[in-house]
Amino acid sequence: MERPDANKLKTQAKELRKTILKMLANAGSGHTGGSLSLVEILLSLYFYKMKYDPRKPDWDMRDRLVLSKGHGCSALYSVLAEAGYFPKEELMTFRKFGTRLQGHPQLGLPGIEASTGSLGQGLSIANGMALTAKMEKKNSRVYCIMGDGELNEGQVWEAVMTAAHYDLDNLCGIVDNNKLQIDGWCKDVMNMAPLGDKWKSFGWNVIECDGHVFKEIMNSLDKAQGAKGKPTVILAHTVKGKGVSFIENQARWHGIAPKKDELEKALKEIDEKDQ
Ligand SMILES: Cc1ncc(C[n+]2csc(CCOP(=O)(O)OP(=O)(O)O)c2C)c(N)n1
Ligand SMILES: [Mg+2]
Repeated sequence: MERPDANKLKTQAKELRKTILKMLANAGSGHTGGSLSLVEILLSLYFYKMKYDPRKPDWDMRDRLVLSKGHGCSALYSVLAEAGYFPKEELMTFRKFGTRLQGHPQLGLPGIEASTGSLGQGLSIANGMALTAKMEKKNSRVYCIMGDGELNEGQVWEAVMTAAHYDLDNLCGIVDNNKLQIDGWCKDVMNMAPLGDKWKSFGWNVIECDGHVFKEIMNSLDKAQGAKGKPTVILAHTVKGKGVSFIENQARWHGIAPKKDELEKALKEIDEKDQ
């Protein structure tokens, strides 16, 4: 697939960050830091790599994304709306009573492939999807985005072993490696270093990239697709809260939404940034 125009992607990322912040502020709750760190990864998947048809969300041959770190869903919802799965107006129902845009992804909203939120489960679900595609000789790829803190969950490593055992080369794990989790730095809560070596020793192909540089993410997604015989994980180095200076790199911004004055300050900062 042809690469989208770099300036267009950067503009899209700015707009997406503004939408995410507005959704969170409008809801008065949610996960700000871990949504903002996902923006470039999700745009690269939905506007470069993945094959899908928003008019036919159940199309059999589609690629699938499981957002295992379900709390980052404000970013996913904004990208799905941008891709045409549902009207953009619906975004402002995020976290409101009765909405399809719940605080964690739920089946029922077009484009959502798995209900997630309880950390550690997504890769197991993605394994099932990837194995099914292989058994049915379908050319679909499966992507699973995990948080770096989420990797502390034991179930992730059961799934890591399973994917390698079944040679799931149609599966690509992506770690939003923002170095923080709910209450501090990942290295202090449960140090996973050397992370790449761990995945390698479990039989995976490992790629590392800057998770905010489109070219690097797209190159990594291409390499992952080209790697045969084993699953690939992309360790995407990111910044929690990326794009807003007073939100970046702070555990405090894990599970809170911007207040009115913070929203205005953040939107102004994004608008004034070069790209
Ligand atoms: C099984 C489970 N335990 C705890 C939580 C509460 N929780 C939500 S997000 C989070 C931290 C996750 O950190 P990380 O995966 O690094 O996410 P990110 O930094 O991208 O927000 C925790 C502990 C949960 N959702 N599920
Ligand atoms: Mg994290």
